[in-house]
Amino acid sequence: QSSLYPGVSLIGVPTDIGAGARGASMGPQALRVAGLAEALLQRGVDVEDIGDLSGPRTPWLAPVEGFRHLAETAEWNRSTHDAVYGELKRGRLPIMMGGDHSLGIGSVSAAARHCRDTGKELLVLWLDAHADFNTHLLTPTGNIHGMPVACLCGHGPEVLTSIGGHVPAIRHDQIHQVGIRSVDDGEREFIHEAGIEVYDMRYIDEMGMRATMERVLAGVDDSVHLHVSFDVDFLDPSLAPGVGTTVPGGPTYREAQLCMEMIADTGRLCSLDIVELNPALDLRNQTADMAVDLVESLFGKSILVRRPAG
Ligand code: B3U
Ligand code: MN
Ligand code: MN
Repeated sequence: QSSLYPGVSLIGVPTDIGAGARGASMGPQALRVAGLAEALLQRGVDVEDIGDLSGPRTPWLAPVEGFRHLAETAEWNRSTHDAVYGELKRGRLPIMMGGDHSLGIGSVSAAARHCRDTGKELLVLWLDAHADFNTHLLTPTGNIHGMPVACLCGHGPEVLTSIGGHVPAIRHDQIHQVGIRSVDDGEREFIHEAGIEVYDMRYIDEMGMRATMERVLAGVDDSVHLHVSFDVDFLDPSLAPGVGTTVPGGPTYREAQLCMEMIADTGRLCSLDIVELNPALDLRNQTADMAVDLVESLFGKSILVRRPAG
């Protein structure tokens, strides 16, 4: 069975450096135990697990000037950038297995850099309960996993914003957020000012997941590199209890499946992050199993044989 997808490289990034709770550092191993590589192999995808990156341990200190662990977060992100960029250059589809969502800075910066090299247009789909658009002045916690989207759009310290060699790494119109339902007070205004396209849970409730994803993916054609940054807390906590910051009222299993299936239908998925999985808070690895199940749909698993629409 041959696949529509290029070879996939799994990259483990075992750290909780940007999080508020310990345990996301165990995410890569939980995804391996849940059979991520085997599930992709089953789909006819060539998979290589390149192992785990290494980096500083989490010192667990209080925030300094609005950032917790800034230097260590930058170090992990430089390694993540280098690994993701390297795999893209090899013609592979990197799956960055986090780790917390601060690592999205390195991963998306790498995708953006690759797109600048190749003339592709980057579109980032940020699936998350949170907007991750805080700055050191707005953050209620100092946790950098609440800041990656702002950093990617150029709002943050240079050690984080310049990792891909270009500031900002992405334009505000190169990211669409889906599933958002927890936004901090200052963050709300700042997202509005920045003009980010956000499909929050109210939008999904009113329009349905199908119409939402039709809009999110409108205009995606062969020239587009789709990067999906999947924060597992996107899912309703009943499906995904194994995350540090659960927020009620997330997509159901059926909505999440449809979301992934519609992304798969574009055939343009070129890089993926799976982040914020926290096995220390999980129940019998169910959140990791759920993530693998959804990734299968993202890689084209469908209930029946389907003809491309249109
Ligand atoms: N917005 C809050 C909480 C948060 C953001 N991302 C996660 N949690 N996972 C903050 O700390 O910035
Ligand atoms: Mn996030
Ligand atoms: Mn989140």
